[in-house]
Amino acid sequence: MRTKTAFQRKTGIILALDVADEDGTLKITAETADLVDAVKIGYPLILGTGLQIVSKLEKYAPVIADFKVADIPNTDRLICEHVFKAGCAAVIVQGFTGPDSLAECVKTANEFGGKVFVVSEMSHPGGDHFFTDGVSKEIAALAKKSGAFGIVAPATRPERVKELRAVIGNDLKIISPGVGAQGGSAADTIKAGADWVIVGRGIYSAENPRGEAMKVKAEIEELI
Ligand code: NUP
Repeated sequence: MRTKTAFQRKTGIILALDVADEDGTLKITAETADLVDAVKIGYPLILGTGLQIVSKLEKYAPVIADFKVADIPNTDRLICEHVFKAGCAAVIVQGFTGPDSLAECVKTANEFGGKVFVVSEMSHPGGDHFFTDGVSKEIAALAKKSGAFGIVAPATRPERVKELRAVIGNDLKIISPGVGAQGGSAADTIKAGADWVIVGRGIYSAENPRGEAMKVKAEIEELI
């Protein structure tokens, strides 16, 4: 069994598990676990199955809780405590809530030996409407100052991944959603400076999830 905090880049793939049923989720995870470095869970899965699924998933891979935590510091702390007590290795939080909220998330994560990723810019077409150039960069800089482990940057805009990498330097990790179903390319995203690509539907909705995961892995390997 991997340890909760073992974030090691082997394949460069994080599998997003937005599958609403437990059996389907565990089946896809078991089929692809050796091809992914972590799995990411969010509201669709947790509202559908409950947080206890984390204890089953963490046997396969470190679990990232994509709850995009965005509240006052006290509520952030309460949410993050649930996340880490359940066995998650990391939590995704929003950065627009400001330095005190972010600091509380990082402090809580540190107490559990967990990690925080901060959303700097979202990947969907409307994602740069409010996350404009200056705002994204400010959030990335704040993530670094707050001691976060990494940021979330859009695979749909690799040029933004590159710019945000320039802001944070090499101290922080970048995880990038938007590969596959949203149109982003794994190779372009890694070339732009991401450490991991996040792939959901491109793998879990495929007829052959393992085959798709192997294709993404090979695409990334070709760059090395
Ligand atoms: O900016 C973001 N874009 C994004 O797609 C931030 C995210 N956390 N995500 C999540 O990544 C999204 O909620 C989903 O879980 C995953 C991408 O899934 P897919 O588009 O590959 O199916």
